Amino acid sequence: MREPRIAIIGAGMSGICLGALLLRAGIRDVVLLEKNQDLGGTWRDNSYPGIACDVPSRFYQFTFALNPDWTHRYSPGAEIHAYFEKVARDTGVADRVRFGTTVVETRWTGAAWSVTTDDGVSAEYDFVVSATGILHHPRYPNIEGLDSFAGPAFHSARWDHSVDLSDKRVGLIGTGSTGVQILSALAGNVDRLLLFQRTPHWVMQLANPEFRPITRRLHRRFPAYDRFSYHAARKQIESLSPALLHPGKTRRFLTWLCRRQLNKIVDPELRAKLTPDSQPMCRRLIISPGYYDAIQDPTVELVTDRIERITPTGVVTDGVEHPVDVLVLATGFDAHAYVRPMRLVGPGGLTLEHAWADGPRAYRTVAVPGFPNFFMLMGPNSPVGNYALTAIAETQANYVLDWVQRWRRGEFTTAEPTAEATDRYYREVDAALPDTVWATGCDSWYLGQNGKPELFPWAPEQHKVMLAQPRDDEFHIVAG
Ligand code: N01
Repeated sequence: MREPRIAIIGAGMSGICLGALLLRAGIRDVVLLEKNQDLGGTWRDNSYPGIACDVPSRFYQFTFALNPDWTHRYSPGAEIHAYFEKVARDTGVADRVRFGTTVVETRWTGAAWSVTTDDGVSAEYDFVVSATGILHHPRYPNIEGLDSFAGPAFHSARWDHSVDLSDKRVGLIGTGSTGVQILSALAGNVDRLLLFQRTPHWVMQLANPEFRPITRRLHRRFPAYDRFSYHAARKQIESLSPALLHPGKTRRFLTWLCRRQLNKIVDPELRAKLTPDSQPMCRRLIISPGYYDAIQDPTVELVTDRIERITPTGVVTDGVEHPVDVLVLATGFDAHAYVRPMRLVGPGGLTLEHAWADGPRAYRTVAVPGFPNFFMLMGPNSPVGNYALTAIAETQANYVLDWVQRWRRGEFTTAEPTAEATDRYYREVDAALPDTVWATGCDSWYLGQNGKPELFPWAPEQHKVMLAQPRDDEFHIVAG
């Protein structure tokens, strides 16, 4: 067996997943290049009050490292971060991470990838896998005067824990999944909370019960029960896929449920302000145990007038200044910056910037024509809408592992998807997209620069089937 040299860029959830699978398969020459000083990616960056995962914890975990000890149906962020750290430690991945190392360039030498990091060091690898995450680059709003604000102001993914909010007037901009979780945690715990909403989002209010000690003991005692619970939670989430993919009774049912839940808002004027004019799930459906209660808390005020500008002391809408002491920007992420800002240069000098001039595209979510032995986790059109990203990462990581195993056996030296196969795949994607709920007319981070949803237009199960094994007929393969 040949011993491949593999660089994984990023030690977040998906990088840890691939690292663990490679090490478990006995592949030792693996390094994870992580620009931060800690593991966990999004679960490291996001530590705002109220952070949790809105996918059930029984499903939001790796099948090879089930955790019987989840505390809640939707466990808090710190617990999830600790879970990924534990997986990294237990599998040996943690020992393979080079922290504080930013990849600036990955260049094909003719026989391997030369990866250059910001410390000026270059090293060669047979495979490079980008695991740089999808919701990684904070998006700061382009609002006049933002920099002039005199008090603390920070993005939700850069929470300043040194600021005591308890006696403050907090201005919160953004009502996506993050804004909703922050509002739910802060309502009643700060002096005043002004929520600036540009567009109302649909919210599904679901309870978040704590698992009792006996439940945890049973999961610990009976691994088969733990596995059963994983698949039961998976099946439950997958049963909702039809609502996303096609018009029909599941979509009608969820629409009815979301509308019905809005009736929890007592004041008709507030209810009207919170009622979206798009279809539920067109933007990512927000799951929250307590948003509709929190927003009716007397300390909360919803402001729906357009933000004109920000002054040193507050936020101005329609000529009225709303004084605030602290500004929180829950304004989302640039979800289309896959791989970048790292420079990727393939054979013949082809850059990723050039290959993606019309927007990011990937063969079956994982590879790009023109870039041999290069793979992505959570790449363009991955099934990221209200599904467990852990499961997607595992599918993609297993696919990468298949290629690596074949390389070890000497079956090839380089492999890259053909442009024809990628074009064919995108014709199928484009034909399927119009039926999806994401194409029913709303703006969100799901949409790419061409206005089309950058999502997987089939059931997540289909993604697994699609990546079950490499298809040689869709690759340029140079024999080993
Ligand atoms: O970001 P978003 P997010 N002026 O892009 C508003 C995942 N996630 O961080 O709706 C005023 O959804 C913007 O307004 P509008 C999940 O996948 C998961 O909340 O565009 N407002 C919107 O309200 C999620 O989808 C969990 O009109 C401005 C908000 O900011 C993804 O992260 C938890 C503005 C941005 O919403 C992103 O969620 C949290 C401006 N100039 C997040 N610019 C889990 O539990 C932007 N906005 C797994």
